[in-house]
Amino acid sequence: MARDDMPQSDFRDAILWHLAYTLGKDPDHAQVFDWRLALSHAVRDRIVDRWMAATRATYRADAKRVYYLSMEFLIGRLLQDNIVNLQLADEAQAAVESFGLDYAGLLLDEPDAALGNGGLGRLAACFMESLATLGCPAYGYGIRYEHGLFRQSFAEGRQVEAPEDWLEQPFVWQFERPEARFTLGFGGRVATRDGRAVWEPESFVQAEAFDTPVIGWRGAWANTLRLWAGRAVDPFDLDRFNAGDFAAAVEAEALARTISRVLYPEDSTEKGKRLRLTQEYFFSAASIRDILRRFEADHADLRLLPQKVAIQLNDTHPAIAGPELVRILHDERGLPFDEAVGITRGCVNYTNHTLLPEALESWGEGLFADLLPRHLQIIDRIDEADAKAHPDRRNTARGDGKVRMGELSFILSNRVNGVSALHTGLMKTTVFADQHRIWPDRIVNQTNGVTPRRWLLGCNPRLSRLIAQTIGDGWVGDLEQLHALEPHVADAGWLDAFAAVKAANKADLCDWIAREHGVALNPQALFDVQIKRIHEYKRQHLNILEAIALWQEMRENPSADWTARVKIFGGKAAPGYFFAKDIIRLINDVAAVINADAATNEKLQILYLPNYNVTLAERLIPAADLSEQISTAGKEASGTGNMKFALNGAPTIGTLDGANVEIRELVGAENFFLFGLTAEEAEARRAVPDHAARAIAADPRLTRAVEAIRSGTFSPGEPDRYANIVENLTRADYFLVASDFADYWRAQREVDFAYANRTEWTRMAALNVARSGWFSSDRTIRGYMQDIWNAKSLLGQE
Ligand code: Z57
Repeated sequence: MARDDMPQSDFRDAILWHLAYTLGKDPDHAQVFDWRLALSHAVRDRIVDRWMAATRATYRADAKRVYYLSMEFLIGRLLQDNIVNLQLADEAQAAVESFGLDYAGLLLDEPDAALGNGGLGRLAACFMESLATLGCPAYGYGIRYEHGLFRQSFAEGRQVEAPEDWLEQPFVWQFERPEARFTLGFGGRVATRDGRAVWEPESFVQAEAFDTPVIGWRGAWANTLRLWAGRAVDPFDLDRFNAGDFAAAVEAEALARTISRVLYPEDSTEKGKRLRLTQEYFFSAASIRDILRRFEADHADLRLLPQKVAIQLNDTHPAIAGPELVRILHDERGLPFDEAVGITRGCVNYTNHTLLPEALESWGEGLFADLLPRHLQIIDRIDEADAKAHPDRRNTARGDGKVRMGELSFILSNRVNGVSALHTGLMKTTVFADQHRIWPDRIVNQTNGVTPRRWLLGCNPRLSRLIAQTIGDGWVGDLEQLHALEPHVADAGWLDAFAAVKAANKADLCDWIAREHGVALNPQALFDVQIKRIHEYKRQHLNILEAIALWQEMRENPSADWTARVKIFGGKAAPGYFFAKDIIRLINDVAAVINADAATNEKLQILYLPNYNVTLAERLIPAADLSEQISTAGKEASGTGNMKFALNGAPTIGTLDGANVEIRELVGAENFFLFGLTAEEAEARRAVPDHAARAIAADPRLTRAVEAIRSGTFSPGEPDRYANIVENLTRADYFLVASDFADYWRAQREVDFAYANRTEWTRMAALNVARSGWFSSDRTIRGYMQDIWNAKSLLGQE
């Protein structure tokens, strides 16, 4: 039932109603901001009834619930996504335009909620949407960061970070739950009473819940994203205030709020700070309490927990949820220790997202004992029992004065999954080889996916329309239906229509770039796009080296028939990752020199767009011709941007890394530009003395490109600006940029050649679309439901 005090019949009326009664605005004075909020409220109303119905159905069925614990949810903007999933787009657009407003502008007025860094956080957001689409009863648990990922700008080519402020505006999609609060302890000591361990924390903080409904495709089901915010147990000290110490009166509150103040901007790099561990325990412990509260409301026997609860740890960040559950079951509920461990292991599963040693979390035991003394005892006890049962165990959670979170997550999990076939295989032979030998059934693969609602239907309306005209609209909820496009690639008329979609998307992007950044791009050029976090293993420096070499060759041979290219970069560097920041500056410096060269700038342009985020990805991906997925083989666990590009008709130039391998298998080797060493070859190459110097010496193009950087071509007057990069490339080169350069160059020239035959290229692009249906996150979530959670869909029971 809809709210009956409000006219629901007409969407227009609903917007006007909210403008007046929710926002208190006179339509005559309302700004875009007010209209956007009013529209959001009108959309939200259509979600709420379905949301409650889904929650009631879950209670009624006493269904198993899935809990997705993630430090990051990179949700981006929600208004359009919600409108699309409720199939309200036409109605909403008509209503908005009837008020004389620009619909697209209204959607873009919403701040981009960047509660995550990159792939891991965006995966969590796609998963939430697919869980709702599939009617799997599920909750996402995370942190309601007051400041999401920093805003990036450039000053003289260098990255400048500014705080991000998404909560400065009302966040319409959330419901505050003051009744759902938990008090969490930190520090203190462990006492023994009646032979039982009792944790006596030293300080306490409250976690308060904020719920955002997540609606699935066609609005059939809705789940909850519950984000925790820190607050003080006693937010205001009246005695201190009355004594005139106003700052001290609110000190406890300021401290508690610090916990959920800001997202750590590190991504796959070191972040071993006390506040980070505090954040991890804060949201994990609050979530565990919430899970137990919900279970115990309807069940008396805690041994049934694994039948009713599946907990997924998104990387090791929430790993402390395991020991916390053991602690509550054993210390507080009185179950025998081994039983508490068994129940915990029956509920918990862990997704590993990286094999990079610098990204595998570990904590010094001093810090850990200081913050979580009882958890350390519990971890030691589990580890010791494990060592006894398996005397040949080598990798344990404890040892060397550290707590290793990967090992901890593994031993407390029922299933451990990798995120692509290659990555899962490497888990078994490298970091988790020891564990895999002992528990050979624990590691499973679930290759990542992306939601087609946001990453095709929402972001690429032109392509979506063409697809719908060709094969109907069943693909949105069943992406493998895209295969039905395949026969049409033989139809010249259809291919023209496909090419026209890409051209129009590119024209839109050009308009936007001209408006926002004052740069005129050549829309006929091949749009070559690399957008992702800046990291050595992702090798943006390989891409820019190729650009330098190409520019040099174009200058040398100006009359050759060069394929015109626009190279677009986007991505943020962790503020403390200096090498990555050097790469950003280098790209900007190279762009400045090359773009200013009248001899080449019709054929080669380089653009680094600042502040890459979900919104920018939604603009760029539909307009891309070529997807750069050029990580050193063995280092990118999966990638998900790679899937979005393929799905939007941009073939990949890439290595055999992560899910690239599966993309290539599915779209066909002839529709994928492969280059580079395999993971195995890469490992072997590192052992070759002077591999970098040799590769450079053997390739005159690479020699000349490196020399240009070294001699200051891109940093006039300051030739040593990039000494660090040059030194790394010529000596260590752990990521094998030099070793892969020649083959990358070759593959890029194949791209040039293929793009010159536009019909063939369009066919290749269209086949990428037709064959990417498997990469829907619906497929991934079905896999988790079957192989990991044993969870059932409740669709149709709401
Ligand atoms: C992150 O975004 C990923 C892994 C991490 O360990 C951290 Br921390 C952050 C990424 C991987 O690098 C991608 O390859 C992968 O596609 C993504 O997680 C989702 O699995």
